[in-house]
Amino acid sequence: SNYCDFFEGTEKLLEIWFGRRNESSTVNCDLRSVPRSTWEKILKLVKCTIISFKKNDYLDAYVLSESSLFVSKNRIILKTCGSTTLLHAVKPLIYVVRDMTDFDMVVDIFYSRKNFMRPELQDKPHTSFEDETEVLDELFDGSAYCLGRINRDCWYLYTLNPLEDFIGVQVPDQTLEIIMQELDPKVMKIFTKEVCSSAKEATQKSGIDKLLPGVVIDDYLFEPCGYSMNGLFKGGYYVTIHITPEPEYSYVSFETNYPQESYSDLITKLLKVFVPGKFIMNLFANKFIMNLFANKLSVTNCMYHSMEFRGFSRKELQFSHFKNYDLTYALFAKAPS
Ligand code: PUT
Repeated sequence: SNYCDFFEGTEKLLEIWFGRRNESSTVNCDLRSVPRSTWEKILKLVKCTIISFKKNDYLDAYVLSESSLFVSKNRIILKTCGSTTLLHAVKPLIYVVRDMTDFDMVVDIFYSRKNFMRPELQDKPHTSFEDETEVLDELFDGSAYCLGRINRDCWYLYTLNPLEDFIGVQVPDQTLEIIMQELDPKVMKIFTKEVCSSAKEATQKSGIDKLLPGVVIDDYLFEPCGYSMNGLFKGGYYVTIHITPEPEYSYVSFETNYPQESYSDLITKLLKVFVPGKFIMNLFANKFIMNLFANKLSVTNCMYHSMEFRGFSRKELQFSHFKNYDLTYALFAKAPS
């Protein structure tokens, strides 16, 4: 292969919601007032840089040299792959928010990732989830979970403990994440400079542009290969896709907070576009989501009825109930033909 030896596509993913104890004086409660130069300093600690930017009325979306950063009024999502050190940024980030805005509390936090392909190539504290947990425990009162099989495919999650005065996110919120591996090399070839000369060409050739209607796309095709995109919708919804196409360690992640009563059509489309050998799915949904849909069934409930995808067998299915969110975790692998 003429590709470099190894790249860890598996992202570390951090989502933090901020709030204010005393709602009466919300002078500056907007994370978007933090200047880009400050984000750049924080990202330096993570060992990545901003390579593209797009915004709408709800979201500032940055494409990074390693994945993405989304900043809304009261929520930050930072997703970084490779050997980045995302957790080095958490403490400075909290300080910056306290310093530059009038937010004075963390309302909820989620740190998650799939198991790394090559954990030994990570920098501390990312070499193990135990070490990552230790860093987070110094800052928060949280709980650490592992879903799936600890000796095979699994997915780690750290989230805030619901204390007595816990309020949590009070708006409808759901996040779907699909993490795909062992992808069809023919499809992966699209995300190389050999086949496509621009990100737009890769977006169209692959069918990514047809996955979700009405999305405004900021895409990037890396040299010699690799692809990232952020997509923005009206209403503060986003989608983000990151692709490591090398056949030896191919990895594609898809994440969106775009609300759907059932995600099965979207996941079926995704599987057609990327043709993975295996994938994990995690879906968070809070109770306010029900208000968006006529039949008042929770999104998680709907997933339960449609957890089958043609050509795949389900290896794992776990439901978790947290204080504010329901979580569905599942692992699928290509069924032998
Ligand atoms: N990645 C964590 C998502 C939590 C719900 N928005």
